[in-house]
Amino acid sequence: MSSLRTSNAATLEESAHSDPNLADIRRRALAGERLSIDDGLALYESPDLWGVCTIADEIRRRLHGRTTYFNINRHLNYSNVCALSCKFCEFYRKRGDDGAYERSLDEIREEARGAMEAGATEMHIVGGLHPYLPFDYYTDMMRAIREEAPTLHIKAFTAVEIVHLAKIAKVHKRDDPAAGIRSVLERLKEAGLGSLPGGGAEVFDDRIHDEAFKGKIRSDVWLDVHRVAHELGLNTNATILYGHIDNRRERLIHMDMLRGAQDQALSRLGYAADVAGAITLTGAGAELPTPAMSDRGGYFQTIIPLPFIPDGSELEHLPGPSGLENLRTIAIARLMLDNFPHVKAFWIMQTLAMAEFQLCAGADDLDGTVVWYDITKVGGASTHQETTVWDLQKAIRDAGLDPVERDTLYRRVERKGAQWRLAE
Ligand code: V47
Repeated sequence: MSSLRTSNAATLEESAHSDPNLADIRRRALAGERLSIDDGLALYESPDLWGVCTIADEIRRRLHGRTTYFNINRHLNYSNVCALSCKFCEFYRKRGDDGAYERSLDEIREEARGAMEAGATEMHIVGGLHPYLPFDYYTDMMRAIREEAPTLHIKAFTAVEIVHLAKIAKVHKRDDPAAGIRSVLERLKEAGLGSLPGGGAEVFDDRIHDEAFKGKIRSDVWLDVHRVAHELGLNTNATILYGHIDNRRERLIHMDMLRGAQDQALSRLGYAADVAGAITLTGAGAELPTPAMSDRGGYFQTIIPLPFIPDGSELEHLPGPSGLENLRTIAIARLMLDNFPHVKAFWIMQTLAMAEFQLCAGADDLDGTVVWYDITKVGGASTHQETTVWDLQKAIRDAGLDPVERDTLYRRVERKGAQWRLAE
């Protein structure tokens, strides 16, 4: 803590000096070298938290300067009915339970129209694994939003939902899951799906899977869904849900698996790998992937570290990660995920005040105006969890950074009130 209080005035070298390990990690990170899991552990165990954050900030500034993205979006949960009962989840209900809901297509149309009229650029849609809704409900949902709000980008369905939809659509094959995944993604894309969010990844580890979210797809299938999406030219995001029954090494292995998957995506885009097969974007002069490359494939845009929110879940007796652990984890995600262009602070789960810190520790993106959010509710919040553009911009400026509005694919947006267009 003492370095956190005093190091604002310190130079980077002085800051990194308080833990001799950091100077070497910093040198290698800045040279665009891939950090190992042991490096990640050294960052987690370093007594100099602010030194760790400062190195992450230096990498983030190399990639984005002072530019800090935010977006005007709406989250929509079409149903909380779920066949699974994950222990960390407060959101799911069983059919017939108090509070179980399914949104009708008319309600979704209305929500989409309202979002477009308010100037949103994105609709982020996820739900439970609903046992009875037919596959047409999902493609009709995409088409209804397309018709009602053609300017909204539809970012929808976690990898877990995609596999569930393959089963509902009766195209899932046990011996060839990728074929069913491809068929579903093609049909959803044709109906209007624009990209996949990063949810449902949790922690890529069989022990944690079996203890906390048994029944959900495992890491190999989650990664398959994102690979197939990339092959179809869809960009996707990734998450890690940490701070419950996981340990720090398991988080680092998760990050390592994600960057391996991104190596594959970037190599499809024509990026050259080093002798160990790694493609990093953090060295001097590396070019970030852009949506213009999507004829060659999609890629992971952003990592969103999600701190476990115990409230109301079966794991409510656990304390959840501390604010300092959240800060450290976002900084480490920036340093380990050397081939992810962006690191997102999701203020709903971090609080806006903590998210501001995170912008100084590796994050370059703040999601978003949100409006409705049912999956987690910190400290008794309701589903109406909205912030204003003014507040997002203020948080970014207060961190000494420059707010830039983006669309879902990280293209700059020019805006006059609710009217917007992509910058030239
Ligand atoms: O899939 C569930 C997680 C995810 C809890 O892609 C929990 O841009 C913390 O994925 N505590 C949904 N996390 C959120 C998500 C997301 C959010 C913002 C942006 C993007 C993006 C993706 O939240 C779920 C699950 O992994 N989750 N319960 C909990 N108690």
